[in-house]
Amino acid sequence: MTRTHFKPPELPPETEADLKRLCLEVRGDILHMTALAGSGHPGGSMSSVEILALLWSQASVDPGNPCARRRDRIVVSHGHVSPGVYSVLGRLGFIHLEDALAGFRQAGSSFEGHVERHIPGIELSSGNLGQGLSAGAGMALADRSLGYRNHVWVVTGDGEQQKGQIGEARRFAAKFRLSNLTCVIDRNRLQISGNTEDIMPVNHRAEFLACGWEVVSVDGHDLGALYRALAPAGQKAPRLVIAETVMGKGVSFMENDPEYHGRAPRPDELERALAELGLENEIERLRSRRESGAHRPIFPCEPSYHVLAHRGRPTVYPADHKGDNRSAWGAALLDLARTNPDDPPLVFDCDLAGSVKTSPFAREFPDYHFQCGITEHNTASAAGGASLSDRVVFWADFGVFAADEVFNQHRLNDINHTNLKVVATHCGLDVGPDGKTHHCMKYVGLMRALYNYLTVVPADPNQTDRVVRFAATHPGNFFIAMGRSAQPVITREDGAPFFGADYEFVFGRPDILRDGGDIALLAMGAMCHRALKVRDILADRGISVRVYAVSAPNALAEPFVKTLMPFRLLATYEDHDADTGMGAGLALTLADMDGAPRLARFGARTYGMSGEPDDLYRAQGLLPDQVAEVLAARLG
Ligand SMILES: Cc1ncc(C[n+]2csc(CCOP(=O)(O)OP(=O)(O)O)c2C)c(N)n1
Repeated sequence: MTRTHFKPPELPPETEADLKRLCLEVRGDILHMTALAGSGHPGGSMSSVEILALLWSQASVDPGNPCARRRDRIVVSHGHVSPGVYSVLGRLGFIHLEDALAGFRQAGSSFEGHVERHIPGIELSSGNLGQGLSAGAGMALADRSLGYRNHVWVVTGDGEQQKGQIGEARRFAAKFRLSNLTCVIDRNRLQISGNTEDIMPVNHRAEFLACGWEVVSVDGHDLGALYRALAPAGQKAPRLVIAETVMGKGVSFMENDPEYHGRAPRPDELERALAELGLENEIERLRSRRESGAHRPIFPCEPSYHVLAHRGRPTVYPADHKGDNRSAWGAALLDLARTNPDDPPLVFDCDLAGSVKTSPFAREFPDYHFQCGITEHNTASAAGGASLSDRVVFWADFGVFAADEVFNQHRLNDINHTNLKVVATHCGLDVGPDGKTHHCMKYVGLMRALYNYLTVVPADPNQTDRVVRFAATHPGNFFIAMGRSAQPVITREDGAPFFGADYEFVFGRPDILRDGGDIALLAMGAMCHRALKVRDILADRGISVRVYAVSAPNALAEPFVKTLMPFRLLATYEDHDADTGMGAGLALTLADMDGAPRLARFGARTYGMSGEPDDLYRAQGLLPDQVAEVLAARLG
């Protein structure tokens, strides 16, 4: 089929004829796929067919090179229309159609129930409704910052538009004038429980117009009209295309019946439906292929995982420096941008730039700092989407908003293997007087619950500086956590900065701050310098303590933990919830080991309150003298 790249103002007649045939075949595939799997979402898949077929056949995406830089991007946010997506991709040569038809929703196959990014042509794994527009907007922003002249289309369901995050994404796209972005609503007026207007009415046109979007309504099954609406020519702002469609389109008894939103046709229904479409029933052939269990591997594009080329010259804060880790992060960020002037990072902020210390960067690199307002859900997804382009992306926010508030957005980023660097300031009781709503104390556990986020908690400004440079020059998602208050520079016994000019940050390697033989005390973040005090107190009692600074609390690997076996007592010390933090993680590892020493876990046992950090620590038994007392007693 001719690929127009949406250049001619009208869909050429011969392409339209080809597309009509394609759409018919795709409807047949949707029926086969769902009937064979015995589950899936045929209704929305069939209403979205013309949208999907036009986009993947006419946009600038090459089935032979689906990850080409500067390609157009097609994001399907209502990921349950996977049968329609797989069929279109199969029939256009991105994937082997038969593999999708036979393997849909089968264990071991790549063709999951919701679209997956590892499949060529698919930009985003989705299924959690409401996140795709944010991710697509982030991609559009990052691509534009690189000077790419591509376009991003995000297809959503109309029920999906009820999600609040879409309102955030709408404002974000309008504020940043993303004229390279189009959102398409498959307006079939039905969702699981019935009519969208009965369930939760949304005035799509008015809401998008009010934010400053261009809005076009079109018959979503009229290929020519849809083509004109989707073509980006002349677009001055982000555009909404409301595609009026019919759920189950093409099969009389499925049309406008919400039951088929998420129910596969039974064998007799399949037979009738295919007869109506004039297509052959191939289910038996496909069934024997499915039963053979043969799955051809998919070769996904390697994610680009952009990193900065230069990490700059590390800053060494002297022993008498009194500063917070936040400021060290902000200074490192600025230095990284200056050191990589042709490739500055993109930095996202949610109305806290002054507190999270990105203001100096914002002043010097205003085009790369994105003030998103109080829209954390959108920001987590948009920054994640942006990180899939060829940019290094930081998002700095208070811990509670960067972790607890948006866990599911991180989870979808995790599934998508994004490349996002989250800097979470204001973590722990260390935040003090703002009180319990602002004490972020669960982040280690939340990040441990994900598979592809690297959690790092630096001990002092020097280590913070190295960690930030490390994250900018290494691929993957990072969650870098720090408190609010000034931290003394950690020093060696000779008084020089411990994380000095010769220090190299190695992810997952705990640093021995002081040696000792009775107790191994593993401290994290703001507790590192307090752990040194614990050691001094116990030394006066004749108890010798080795103090570790653990910068990667979720990466206490077994080989390291084995080195702790000779100690009489192990202890963890963290400004974090004791049952979900570093100590809890270590306990899990120890549970698998024979003859492990006992473990004392020092961390918060309940919410904090307003007050100075040391008063809050005292209330939870976390001051050095309290910790030392318990340790001495436990040692016996
Ligand atoms: C955040 C979220 N909540 C709930 C669901 C469960 N769910 C899957 S599809 C769906 C209805 C979607 O309706 P619509 O967007 O109109 O899609 P269509 O019915 O047209 O396929 C719901 C509630 C989900 N996937 N994600």
